[in-house]
Amino acid sequence: MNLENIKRDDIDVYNIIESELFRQRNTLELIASENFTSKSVLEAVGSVLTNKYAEGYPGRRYYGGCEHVDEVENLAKDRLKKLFKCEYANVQPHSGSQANMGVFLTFLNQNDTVLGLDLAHGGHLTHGSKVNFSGKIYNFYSYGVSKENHRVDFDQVAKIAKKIKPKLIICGGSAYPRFIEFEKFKEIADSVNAYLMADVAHPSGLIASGLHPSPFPHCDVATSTTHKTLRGPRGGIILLGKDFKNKWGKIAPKSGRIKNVSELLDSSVMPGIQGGPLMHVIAGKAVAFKEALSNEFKSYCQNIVSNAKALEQAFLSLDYDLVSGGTDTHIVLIDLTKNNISGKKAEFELEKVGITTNKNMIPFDERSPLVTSGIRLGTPSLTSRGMGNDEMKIVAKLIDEILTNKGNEYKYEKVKNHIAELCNSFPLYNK
Ligand code: DSN
Repeated sequence: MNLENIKRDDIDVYNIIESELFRQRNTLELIASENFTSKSVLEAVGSVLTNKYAEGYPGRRYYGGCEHVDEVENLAKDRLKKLFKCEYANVQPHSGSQANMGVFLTFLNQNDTVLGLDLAHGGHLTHGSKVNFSGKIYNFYSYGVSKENHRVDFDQVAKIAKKIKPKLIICGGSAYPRFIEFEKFKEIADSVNAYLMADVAHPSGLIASGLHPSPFPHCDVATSTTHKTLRGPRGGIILLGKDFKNKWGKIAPKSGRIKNVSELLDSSVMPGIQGGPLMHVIAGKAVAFKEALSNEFKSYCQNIVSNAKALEQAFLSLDYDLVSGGTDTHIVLIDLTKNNISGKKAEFELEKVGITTNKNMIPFDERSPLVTSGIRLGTPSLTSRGMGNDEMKIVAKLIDEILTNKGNEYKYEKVKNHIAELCNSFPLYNK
């Protein structure tokens, strides 16, 4: 990493960046929503494009001097449309939450009724949590997963939808280890004349690689982040499989000029919720989308899923309970109820030896969101380092060593040594 200027001019920030690089290199990163971008993406995000104001969209900006940022935004959009075989893409949302906000502003009015997956069952903060703008501005209801198999309970979804008549149904979430069944959601959405939105922030890389079903043609609109399985810079995107006009007359265009949902989405993002787009991040997105269009990325995503399966099998053979019994994706959610340790404590103990995870609610959790009974693991980051199925078996064993020997310094030291060996064998950002 070339940080010579910051080293000279601001040693405090330089030291913090170096410490973070050291942490990333020397720990096992298992947070399912994180990844390691390529150096090319890092360079784009660290480029002079950060200097440019470009409120508006390519060809219609509120500032001069936008010819080059126009090019990069168009490139990002074209690559993204190719990646998801879709007709419309917006690459400006600063984050996944803002992508969702842009969709809500397009499809909903204040107090409209929406149906989304319960946060404790794998949903997301922006799918109606009372402490989030979504739960404060809109009238959200939740569906959940079934007690038996932890898969979305479609009888329940249909029953609630019939009763509350939502204007929008959201499928997808942040801790759902199984495929999102878009087709089944579509049937229910159609039966109550609701719009259908997919939040594919987690599996978007797998979707782009054909390893997870696509939200299109079933969903009216999809949102994602760009930094999880998609391995780009931090940010959000909005996609339409096919653009459409004011379906069922329920969306009131804000101006007579606006004819299609794509135009409404553009205006919801800017000027609706954001000002100037982060052009350096959009350049990073363009680079990541090019990478994601390659055959190497497809192999990478196959390895992500195969590594998650290897983790699943290793934990099952160590007699752990997994939410839904396993995974179809990059996420393995461990239910620690029978292991006499909370998610919070597990996260804390694992971090002591350099294994980074996050505590997570499990369906029907009896502990609070700050304590939880689960930990969520994901394989994108370790797969980016080149680790494979054999390493996943070792990682599961190391996690088990800690969880079954809490506070045993001798065991912790042994695990730390093992992690150091693993990290040295799979170096990060060394070339
Ligand atoms: N923080 C993200 C995740 O961990 O899934 C969701 O916003």
